[in-house]
Amino acid sequence: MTTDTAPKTALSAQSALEEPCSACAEKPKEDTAASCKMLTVSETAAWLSTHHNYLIIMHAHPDGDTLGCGIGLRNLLRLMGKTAHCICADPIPYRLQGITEEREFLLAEQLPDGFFWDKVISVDIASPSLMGSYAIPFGEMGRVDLAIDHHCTNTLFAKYACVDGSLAACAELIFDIGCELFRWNEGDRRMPQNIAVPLYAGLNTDSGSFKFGAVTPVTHHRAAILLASGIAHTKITERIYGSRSFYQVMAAKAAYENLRFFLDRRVSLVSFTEETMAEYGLRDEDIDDIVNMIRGIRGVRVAVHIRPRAKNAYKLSLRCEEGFNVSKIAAQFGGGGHVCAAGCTITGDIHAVEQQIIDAIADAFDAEACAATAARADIADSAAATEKAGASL
Ligand SMILES: [Mn+2]
Repeated sequence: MTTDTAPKTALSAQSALEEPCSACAEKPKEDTAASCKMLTVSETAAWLSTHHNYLIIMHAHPDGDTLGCGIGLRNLLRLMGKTAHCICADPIPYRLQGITEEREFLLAEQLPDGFFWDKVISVDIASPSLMGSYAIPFGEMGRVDLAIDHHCTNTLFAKYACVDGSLAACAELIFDIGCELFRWNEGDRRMPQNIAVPLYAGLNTDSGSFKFGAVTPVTHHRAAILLASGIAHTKITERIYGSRSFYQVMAAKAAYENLRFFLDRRVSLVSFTEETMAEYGLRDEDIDDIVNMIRGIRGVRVAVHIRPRAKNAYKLSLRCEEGFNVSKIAAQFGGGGHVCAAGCTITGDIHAVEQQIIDAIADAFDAEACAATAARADIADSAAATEKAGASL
C-alpha cells in the first residue's frame, strides 16, 4: 500500500513512468506525468478503503464506459460504506439512461447540500480536456487524486493512476477492483445488480459488443461473472442498441448524403457543420454512431467523422482497420485514444480541417509504403547475400 503524500507539483521526470505502454508504445507527456504514481488494482482497492468521501468525474459527452464506470464505482464505494457521488459535464443520452435506475442528473450543481469530498477520481478519462466544463476546475488545477483508465494515451494528470491500456473497457478495471475487495469472482458470490448492470453496459459498449481486438478470454470471463449476477442483459442491450430516435435516422440520412471518399477510396469521410446540424435538427448525441456506420466499407482503411465542437473548432472521430494506428494521427493534433478508435479537435474552417486530416492520413500511408519497400529491399539483399555465400562454397 502506498502513502498519500504524492508531491503536488511536477518535478523532474520519473523514468519509471515513461515506459512505453505495451498496447501502443505511446509515451505519456513528461511534464504532467512527473508527479503521478502508478497503482496496481490491489493498491487501488486499498487506497479506496482508506478514504471516505469521493467525487467521481466522468468524461464529457458521456459514453457507456465512462457512465458504467462512474455509476458502478459509486455503488461499489457505497457498498464499502463510503459517501460517493458522480458528476458529468453533459447530459446522459437517452439510450444510456437505463444504466442507472435512479434517473438522477449528474451535474456538479445538483450534488446534495452538505456533501464535501476529500478525494476526486476520474474514470475513463485520458486527459483533463475530456472533462468538458470540469476540465479547468478539476483536471487542470491538479485536483484529481486518482485516474482509473484504459487509454494508453493517458497523460498521467492525476496524483495516482490505475491505467491498463490493454483492456477493451475501463469497466474491466472497476470490475477487477470490486472483485479484489469482495471476491465476486470466487465461489457463488454474486455481484450486486446496481454494480453489475453499469459495468456490463460499459464493457459491452466499449468492446464493440465483444467485437474489438482488445477483447480477450479474460474479457469474456469478466462478462460471464457479470451475467452470473443475474442481470437482465437483453434489457440493457435492447435499450442501448435496439431502438433509434427519429433524429438518429435523420443523422444517418445526412451522413450518407455527405459521404465522400479520399486516397483511392481508402478513407471515408463525413463532415457535419453547424448548418447540417441545424438543417436536420440534430443534437450531438444523435450523431455519435456515424463514424462506425462509415467504417465497415470494403476497401476503406480509415473512417473520419467531423462534427462542430465550438466556433471554428471541429471534433474528429477516427476509426481504422487492424494494422493501422489512428491514435498516432490523433496525437499529431493533440488528441488520443486507442489504436483503432481515436479522436482529436482541430480549429479552422471546415475545408482546412478536412485537408489537414487527409494530409496526415496520406503521410501515414506513405510512411507505411516506404517501410514496406525497405523491408522488401532487406529481404532481397539477404537473399542475394545467401546466394553469394552459397556460390562461394
Ligand atoms: Mn472507455
